[in-house]
Amino acid sequence: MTDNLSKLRERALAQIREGTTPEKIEEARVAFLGKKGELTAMLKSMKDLSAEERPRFGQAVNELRDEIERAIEEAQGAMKRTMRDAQLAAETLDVTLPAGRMQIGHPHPNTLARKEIERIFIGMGYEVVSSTEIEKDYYNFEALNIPADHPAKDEQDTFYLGGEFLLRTQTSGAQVHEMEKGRIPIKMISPGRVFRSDEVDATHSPTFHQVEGLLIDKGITFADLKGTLAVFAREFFGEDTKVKFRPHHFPFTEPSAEMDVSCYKCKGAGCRFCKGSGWIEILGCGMVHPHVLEMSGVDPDTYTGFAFGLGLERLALLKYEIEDMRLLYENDIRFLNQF
Ligand code: 2NL
Repeated sequence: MTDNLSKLRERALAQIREGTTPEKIEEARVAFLGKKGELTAMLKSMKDLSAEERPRFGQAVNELRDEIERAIEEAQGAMKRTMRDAQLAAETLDVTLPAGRMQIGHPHPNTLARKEIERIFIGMGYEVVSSTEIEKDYYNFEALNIPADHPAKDEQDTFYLGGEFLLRTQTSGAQVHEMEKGRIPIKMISPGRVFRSDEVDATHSPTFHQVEGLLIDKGITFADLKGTLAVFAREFFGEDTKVKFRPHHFPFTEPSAEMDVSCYKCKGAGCRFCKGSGWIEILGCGMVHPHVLEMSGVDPDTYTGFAFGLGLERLALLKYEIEDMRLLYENDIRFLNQF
C-alpha cells in the first residue's frame, strides 16, 4: 500500500512540475485531489485495511495531500510571477521616446485669412467687434442710407425671416450699433457671416463672410483711408504691393471708391490671375456718408470717418491661390490639408 502511495506521489509531483499553464495545473489537482481523484480513492480504500494499518496509512495519505497542495500552490505562484514578468516586459513604456503626432486638425483657409486681417488691424489699434447674423431691416439697410425703394436693396435682396428681421447682407449693423452707443472715437473691424440670394458659382455663394471696418474721429480724411488701406494691402499681400483707388458708388459712403492691388503673381505685367490688367480689386470703401452718421446720432459737423468692406473668401482665394470658391465650402480633407 505505501508502495502505491509513493508511486502516486511521484506521478502527481511530476504532472505538477510539467504543467505549463494554469489549466494543466488545475487538471492535475482534479486528477489527484478532486472528488473522483486518485488520492481520494486511496482514502476510500482504507476501509479494506486492518485496524492496526489504518491510522498509519491515513496519516501518510494526509501528509501526501498536504504535499501535493503545496506543490500546486508553488507551481501556481511561479506561473503568476512568470506571466507578470512577461506582461511587464511587453508593456514597457519608454518615456524618452518622442511623442506621436497628434491629429488635432488645423484652421480653414477662411480662418487663416480672417486671423491675418484681424492681426493687421489690431496692430493699427482697431478693435474686433462681432454682431448677430439675424438683424433688423433698419440696421441692415435703412441706417445705411438704403431706403425701402432703393435699387441697392434689390441687388442684395436677402432672406426675410418675417416681421422686421432678416439675415444680414453685410456686417454694417455691427458698426451702426457701435455708433449708436455714442462713444467716439470708433476704430473697429467687424468680421462675420453674411447672406445674399445669389446662385452658387466659382465666385459666389448665398452665404459668405465679410470684414467691414469703421474709423470715426475728429478730422479724419480720405488720406487716412488711403494710408490705412495701403498699409493693410502691403501687410496682407506683400511689401511691394501697390494700391489704386477707383471712384465708385455706395449709398453709405461719399465719396466712395474701390481699391485694387497690383497683381502679386505678375507684379503688374498682366497675367491669368489679374485677367491681363495687372490689378486685382479687393475691397470697397469711402468716407461715411454724413446722413449715415447723423441717423446713428454722430454729429457730422464735428466728426468724420471712413469705412470699408471686403469679402473674406475673395481674399482667401487670392492669398492662397485657390481657383474656385466652392472648394472653401466642400470641406474635402484632401483640399483643406494643403493649408
Ligand atoms: C462693398 C464694400 C463697404 C462699407 C462697406 C460702411 C459701414 C457703415 C458706414 C459706412 Cl456703418 N460704410 N461700410 C463702406 C464702404 C464699402 O463694402 O463692396 N459693399 C457692398
